[in-house]
Amino acid sequence: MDKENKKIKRYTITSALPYANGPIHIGHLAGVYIPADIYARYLRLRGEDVLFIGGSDEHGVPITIKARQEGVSPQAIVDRYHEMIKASFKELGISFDIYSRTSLPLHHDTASEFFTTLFNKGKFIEKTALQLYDEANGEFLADRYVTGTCPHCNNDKAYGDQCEKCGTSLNATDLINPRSVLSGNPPVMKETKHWYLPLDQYEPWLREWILEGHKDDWKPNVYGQCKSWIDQGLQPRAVTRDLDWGVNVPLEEAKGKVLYVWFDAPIGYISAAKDWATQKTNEARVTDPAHPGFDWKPYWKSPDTKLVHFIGKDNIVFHCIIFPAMLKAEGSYILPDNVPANEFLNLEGDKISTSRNWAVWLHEYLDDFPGKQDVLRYVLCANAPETKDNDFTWKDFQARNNNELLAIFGNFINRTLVLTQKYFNGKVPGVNMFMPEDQVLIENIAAFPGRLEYSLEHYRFREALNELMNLARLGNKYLTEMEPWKKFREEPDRVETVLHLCLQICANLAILSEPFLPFTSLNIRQMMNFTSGSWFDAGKSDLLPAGHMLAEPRYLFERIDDTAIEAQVKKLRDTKVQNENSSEVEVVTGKPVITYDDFSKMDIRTGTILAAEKVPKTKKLLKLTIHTGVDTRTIVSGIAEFYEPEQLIGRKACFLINLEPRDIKGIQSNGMILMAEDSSGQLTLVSPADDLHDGSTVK
Ligand code: B3M
Ligand code: ZN
Repeated sequence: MDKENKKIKRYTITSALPYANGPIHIGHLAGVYIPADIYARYLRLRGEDVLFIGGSDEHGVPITIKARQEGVSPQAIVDRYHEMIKASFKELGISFDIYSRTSLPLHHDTASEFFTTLFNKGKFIEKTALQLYDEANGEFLADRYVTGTCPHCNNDKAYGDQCEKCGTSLNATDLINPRSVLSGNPPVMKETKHWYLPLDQYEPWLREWILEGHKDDWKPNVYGQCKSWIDQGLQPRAVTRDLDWGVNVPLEEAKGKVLYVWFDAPIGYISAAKDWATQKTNEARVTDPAHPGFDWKPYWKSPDTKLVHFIGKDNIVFHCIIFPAMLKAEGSYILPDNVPANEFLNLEGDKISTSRNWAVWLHEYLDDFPGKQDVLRYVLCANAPETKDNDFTWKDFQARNNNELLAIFGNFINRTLVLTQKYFNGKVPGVNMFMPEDQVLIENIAAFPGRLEYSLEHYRFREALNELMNLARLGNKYLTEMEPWKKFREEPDRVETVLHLCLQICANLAILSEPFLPFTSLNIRQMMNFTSGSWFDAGKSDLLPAGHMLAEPRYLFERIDDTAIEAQVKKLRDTKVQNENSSEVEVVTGKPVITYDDFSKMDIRTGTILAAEKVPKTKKLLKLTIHTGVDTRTIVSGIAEFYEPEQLIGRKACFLINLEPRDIKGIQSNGMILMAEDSSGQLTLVSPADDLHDGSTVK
């Protein structure tokens, strides 16, 4: 084990920081968070000192684009998704020691300082170059603000930073026929100054460190990508951008510029460690004011720390080449020991896509399948895209639950516990009649932990999970062959031994399943009153002494029936239909293009608010009585945060009057009041002139 060779004292495990512009989906989980969590849990069970880092990546163009689409501030977007992502990870049992975020001042300071250090050491080159500029909007077009044709594969929807079709990483100026995402116009060229990290200078070092140093221990997919990058020749990379959302470049002459998101985001791993230390120290000092505090530095600076980055394959270059070059340039940090990147998980044969809503969203899964966290963890690990892209299908999800978790794992434990209740009133029987096959079984059991550990330490999580299932298979086979239900009358002694050993397997399953299926592991332990038994006890066949009382058995897993699966498949089918019907016009400022007919279906009128009152027990709702010129009616509107009822009475406004009636908190609402929402989310009445007659049409 590497521990002996390298004297590793602690582990820093990072998982890619998801962009806070959308929820988490199964692709993220299978690629990054499930393997990272299994690894972190495994090491903790071994008593290792582990810092498992996660957090939201809150900068970058995808976030500002989303904010523009919704007409809200980028901060509003990241606040929304950060909380949502954090909560859903927690519910799935992803055991981060810290889930931080890059909009924290702590991170801005850390990233800024990092830049300054490199700047003062003369590690950057400055270049004034022509860049794409949108004249209509008066903005430079970085990264995803520009689309065009990929020079490598002709995909006409390539972005300014990457072509998602062929995977090539691009510069905005590489695109053929570039178009601004903001205005749809072809951009012009304009001069601007930026700071570059001269990656070309790191090439000899990268060759030695990766191509020679990690030939045998990095995964072939990771090593191969690195090799091809290095062999193609590395170019200086700009680390600054002309954008207004991000970490400000800490230089007088760089006003209005921010750090490139891929410069600041990996530094986010370091900031997260600082965030962790601060929070832990504050917590400890509540009860012990003299507590010395927690230090983040060993996790990032001690050579006896093993740093491992869990990421998806699209992040390889950033974690294996660019970030290490930054760390090397800075000089005081350790480098990653391994970067076990996964390939992609597809969904029902199609690439997962946030923009096309082609995904299984974690928060929706948790709502639709309450209490079934481990089923998702199991399926995504069993089917993880470790060596090649893989496909998630709902049929496979169902089959793995019903035929594996339930029929093999759950069934073995359930049969064992139920039989023990039935024959021995829930008391662990002793060993009385010991046969050669029992000895074989005991030796078999003893071999499992070593195999599982070997797989886990080589980042082969599917293989490790399969070993766990093999232990349950071994138990099932033994139980079926021994047939205690047939022998209990004639040979109760024999049955005692058989169930004694089956119970030992159950206890082993409780221990060994914990990294993969933490909720199930806890359930088994509870059903067996099994509180002792550490990871190092796994493999033993004397975990539960004769006479130990078990608790009531319960089912660990439930059958998932066709209706539940069909509902999920239908949800996806509906998404497909929606995608096919939506015209694909990608202008950031708006929603899909509609026809005049679509617009003319709306009956919008001017009217007067006659009465307004708060809807009891709600914070946001007002009940409005409206004179529409056609009739007098009730509309319930969510504007109580912006207007007191008395401010509204007598005001003129515009109303959509043919909206289908809706029941809101027991009140029927007949229409909608039109409001303008600014970028901060503030709503203002859209008021027509006071002398306009009620009932005038707005068109
Ligand atoms: N947010 C990209 C991604 O989600 C990015 C990862 C940052 S890790 C420092 O693919
Ligand atoms: Zn391409």
